[in-house]
Amino acid sequence: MKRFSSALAVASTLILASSAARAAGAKLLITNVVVSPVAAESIAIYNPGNTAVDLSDYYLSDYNAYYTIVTTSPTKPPSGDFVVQFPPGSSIGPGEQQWISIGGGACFQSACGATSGWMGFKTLPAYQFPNATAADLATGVPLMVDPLNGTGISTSRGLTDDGELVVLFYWDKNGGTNLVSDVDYVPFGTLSSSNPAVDKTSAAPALAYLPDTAPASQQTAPLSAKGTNVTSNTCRVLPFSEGTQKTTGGNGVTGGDETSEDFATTFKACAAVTPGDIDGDGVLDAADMCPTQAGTAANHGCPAGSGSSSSSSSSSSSSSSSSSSSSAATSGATSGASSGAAGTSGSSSSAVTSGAAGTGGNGGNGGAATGSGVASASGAGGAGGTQGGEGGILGSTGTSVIPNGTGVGGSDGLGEGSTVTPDDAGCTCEVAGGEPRTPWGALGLLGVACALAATRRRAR
Ligand SMILES: [Ca+2]
Ligand SMILES: [Ca+2]
Ligand SMILES: [Ca+2]
Repeated sequence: MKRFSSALAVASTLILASSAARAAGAKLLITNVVVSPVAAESIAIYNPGNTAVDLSDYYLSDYNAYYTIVTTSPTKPPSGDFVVQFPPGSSIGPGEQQWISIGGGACFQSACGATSGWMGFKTLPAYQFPNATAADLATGVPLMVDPLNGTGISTSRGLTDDGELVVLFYWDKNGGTNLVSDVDYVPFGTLSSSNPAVDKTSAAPALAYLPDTAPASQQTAPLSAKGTNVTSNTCRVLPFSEGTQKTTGGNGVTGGDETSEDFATTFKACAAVTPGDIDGDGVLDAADMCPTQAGTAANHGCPAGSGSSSSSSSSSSSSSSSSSSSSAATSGATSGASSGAAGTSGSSSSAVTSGAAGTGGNGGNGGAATGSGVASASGAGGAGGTQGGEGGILGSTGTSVIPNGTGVGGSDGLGEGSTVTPDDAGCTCEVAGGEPRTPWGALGLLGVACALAATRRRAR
């Protein structure tokens, strides 16, 4: 009995140790920054992981000495700047994007009642800064918290139109940690002596931080021009990536150096941002099965088969030249739309077969493994059409579910997973080369994005 309880103690120690390790913060991305007009000022964050992240210990700042928050006498942000904390218990789901409004939720949604120019984003943010003008706030939108007893949020706080920085950081205050971890960081526009880059290289506590990239060597994200009816923004390029950011030797939550990112490449000067629709394809995130790939409503927000060569799928240009994609869709439609026949359904005594090739249309779907007792049934989508077919539908072996089949790429190089859940953590959106069996496969971010869509779909 004694041995049993000591074994329990060891087990619980291990559990505690592993949960403490997890408490070090998760990787999130800053994906959008809006600097103008004042009513539109906002920041978007994105969770690229596959689990929800508790934001209670996460902070946002546009102040380069944000890290002094861990000291007994933190440096007060100067006029125009802020250090804010996410509300207790707030969280961001896997694959979710959330917007933080600096000007207040009512301004974010409807431009504070402006009657000309930019008219608001027509949707509410996830959070809003507290604001002395009550009319600027939206009812029901959680307020960001001032972590510095009334001095963290300057009344004139805001993002400098010419450029400054935004940093998302993690600090395990109640865990006694005396260092911050950079979760993500983006300097944008033109920095200046009054809005300098982050550099914790010589920051107190002495020698505790690893060197940040020298400010003179840091890149900046490009901002779009200001205009009467438009917002000025920078947007992380799709598919989301941190480019050549150093993955070791830095002060980031994952050990990387957030100040080393090639921001001039990983961000672009976007003319518009669309809160609630990450990829701006007109299909809102909640209904978009490919929320980080611009697609079509007819294809549930996923890219339609382009009919073009699939040989250079790795470039994944996100420049969304709508004219070329629409012309490609036209040629696909006019070249024939006969889909291949579906494969044969499997049973306990017969194997499933692949779908037949379509003649200019979609490939046939893989056969459904409907019989209980069919092991590893994996109907492959037919190849040869403008789109690959869907993977076969799941089978079952008594109590255990067999994963869906994998969609095999059609002549366009794209394959599609089965639409039936539970699936294999792939997705129903089309993926170059066919749907990955696992979300963390060689397809990288594209596969991850699709897997997240599948996760969200299952959660509904
Ligand atoms: Ca500022
Ligand atoms: Ca980064
Ligand atoms: Ca989409």
